[in-house]
Amino acid sequence: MTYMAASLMCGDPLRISDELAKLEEANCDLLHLDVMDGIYVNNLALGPEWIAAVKKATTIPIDIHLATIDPIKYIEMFAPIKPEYISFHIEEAKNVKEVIAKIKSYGIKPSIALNPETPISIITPFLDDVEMVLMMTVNPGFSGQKFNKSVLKKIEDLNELLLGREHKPLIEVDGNIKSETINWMNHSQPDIFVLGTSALFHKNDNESYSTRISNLRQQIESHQAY
Ligand code: S6P
Ligand code: MG
Repeated sequence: MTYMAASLMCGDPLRISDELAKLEEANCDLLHLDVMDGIYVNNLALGPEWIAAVKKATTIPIDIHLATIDPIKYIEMFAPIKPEYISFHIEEAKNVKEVIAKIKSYGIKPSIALNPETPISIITPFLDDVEMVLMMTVNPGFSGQKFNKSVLKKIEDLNELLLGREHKPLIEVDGNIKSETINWMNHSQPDIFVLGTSALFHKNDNESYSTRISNLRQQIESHQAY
């Protein structure tokens, strides 16, 4: 099963309720909400009140990506919104098991995020404890960056590691996801694709979000048929 997540940070900030309506009509599976603290990344984004307002206005499940230092602190801040997933950067967690347990204590699915340069060996001890692995295909911080091709091999390796395991976390990819880069992931088989400016929110043509999302789904399904 393939899921499409829309990175709402890339939507029109003056028309968020219109964006939500269009994403619902397009059967978007998840809303990917980036939280940026200005320390871990050189940008600020999406606070708890803003995300709580989005949650109230939509039925699409929420996927929070904490691009922050000190994830424990932010889990307390965002858990009351009841997102489906909270991803935290393993590079920033002092005690990974403790962060995972904290997310689970709120009934939320934990997910480990890792940057393009971070090796997957660092997450292997936790694969049975998380529901998702967020593989960054760009360094977090900004939309509109270039896809880091070295991640392709990492996604393949992670898939191999998960083969035959009873518990398989989903693999989410985030950063410059579009038709061309999805083609590169032909053999990598991620489960969740985060769509930002590159594939969804751009204004290059008049295609609807429904058309953009369903074209990408078809493209991915045709890969999977081989
Ligand atoms: C990046 C962030 C992402 C972006 C998304 C943007 O720091 O974690 O979720 O919002 O990657 O998409 P695009 O297509 O502009 O790279
Ligand atoms: Mg993100």
